[in-house]
Amino acid sequence: MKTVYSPRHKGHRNQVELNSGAIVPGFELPERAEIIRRRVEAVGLGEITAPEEWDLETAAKVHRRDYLDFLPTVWQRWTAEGRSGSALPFTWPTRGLRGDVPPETIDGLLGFYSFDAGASFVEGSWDAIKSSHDVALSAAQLVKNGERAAFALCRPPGHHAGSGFAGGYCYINNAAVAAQWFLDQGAARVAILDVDYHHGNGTQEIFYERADVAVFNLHADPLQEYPFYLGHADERGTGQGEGFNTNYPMRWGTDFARWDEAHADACAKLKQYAPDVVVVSLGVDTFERDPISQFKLVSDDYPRIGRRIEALQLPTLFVMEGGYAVEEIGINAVGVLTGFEG
Ligand code: Q9C
Ligand code: ZN
Repeated sequence: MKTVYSPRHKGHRNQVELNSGAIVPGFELPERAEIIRRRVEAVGLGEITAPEEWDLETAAKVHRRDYLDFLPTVWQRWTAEGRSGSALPFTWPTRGLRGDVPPETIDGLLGFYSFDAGASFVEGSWDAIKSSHDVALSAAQLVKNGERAAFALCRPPGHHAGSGFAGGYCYINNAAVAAQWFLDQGAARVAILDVDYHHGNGTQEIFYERADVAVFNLHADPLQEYPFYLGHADERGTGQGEGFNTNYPMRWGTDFARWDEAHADACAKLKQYAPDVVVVSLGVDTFERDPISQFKLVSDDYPRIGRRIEALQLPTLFVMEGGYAVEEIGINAVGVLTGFEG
């Protein structure tokens, strides 16, 4: 299978992150994508190509236009205040505050357009965010043009980004943009299968009232784990979208046997939906040694995940999301893809 990758991701780095009460370097490191790319090469997965440039018209169908307009301006607004370091929010419009009036200043806007302090900006962030979006669409185009599967080596990831907000290392929801693009290209239905350890709250929010994209999400129980405030089993979609969102929250300590039961159920329901294409939000932070996660998958489990996805017998786009055990991220992410290839 072909991989789409851009070196432009390297300009983006979360320099600081609040973790257990301490300010530490962010876990979502540039090295992640480099290690995965080298593993793709080492196993001979297939050709690695650069993305084309895409406009943001598809993105504007899944994100608010004001949010997309804001993202490229952050660094300029930040430095115009005489600041350096990282652009980071410190206040958010939670319950009891106005979430409908965008402030004028950069500090107010950063909080208005995010749900946590996990999506900071440095000088190269926007270019990296845009390149990640372009990677997803270019890989989607490979699938549309007849490839059975393709790998979008996206960085930064996307599944926590909602229609109008960043968070959890995510800015543009790459998987959601790709799903929308498949629909615009004539697909009747698209399924998103999110196997990242964390609930894909952004993806769920974006498609929650829609029946043309069914979302299946396997993740740590939000009663225990980030993003905490979405991802429960009773969230089934609403309006036209009722029944087209399916969550599988699992407790800390979940191992592959238990995880694979949920995966089998999700794949059975996904197959019933009869989509034209599957977009896999591929996170490998379910790994037992992931530094911020509490599941117990081992490296040998990842090819089995790929096998089960292959058995769906559907055109498949893999979009890279999370995974922070830098030592094994290449082995585990590419393990899913070699498992798919059989
Ligand atoms: N500071 C993805 O996997 N919370 N995002 C970390 C420790 C944020 C994960 C808590 C986790 C976000 C794409
Ligand atoms: Zn994750």
